Amino acid sequence: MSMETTLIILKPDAVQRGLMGRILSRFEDKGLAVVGCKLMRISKELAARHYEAHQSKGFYAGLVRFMTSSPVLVLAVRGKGAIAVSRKMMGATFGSNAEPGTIRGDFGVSNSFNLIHGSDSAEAAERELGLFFQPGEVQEFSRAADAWVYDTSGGKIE
Ligand code: 3AN
Repeated sequence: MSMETTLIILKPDAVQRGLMGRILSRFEDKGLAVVGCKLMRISKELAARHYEAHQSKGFYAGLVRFMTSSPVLVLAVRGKGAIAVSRKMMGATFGSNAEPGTIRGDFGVSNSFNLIHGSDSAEAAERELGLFFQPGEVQEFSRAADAWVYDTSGGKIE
């Protein structure tokens, strides 16, 4: 596992239900770094590009309607293995069967209003970060806390 940056979207239901802070805190509590952050309204065109892999699915129209219905909080989150770690923290796609302790498991029961999106691979993360952030909007900086989040005494990030 290497240092990775992943795209996280707190969906309209998370924003409307006032859960942004609590969900964002989970990523910070874990030791991951928030390196990009933007409250925005997703356009139909952007939703179509983001969800192009799902265009033939029965739930696609409803998904685009939902994602464009109200603002979302878009995050770039960085850390060792950040893509898989974030997916684990999110839990299963449907709130109804997401494990307690995960974001979807703790905060929702719906199968379509499922609070959060996270990139599912390195390729997806690169593509999605490029869709939602302009060059320069994802910050490069060293975080003082990283000296205690990671063990670098052996010359590697552990
Ligand atoms: P995940 O977000 O867990 O990676 P995907 O990639 O399978 O899930 O699906 C993308 C999004 O499409 C999900 N976040 C969810 O909002 C929506 N979705 C997937 N399957 C369904 C479904 N059967 N009914 C409604 N929405 C769905």
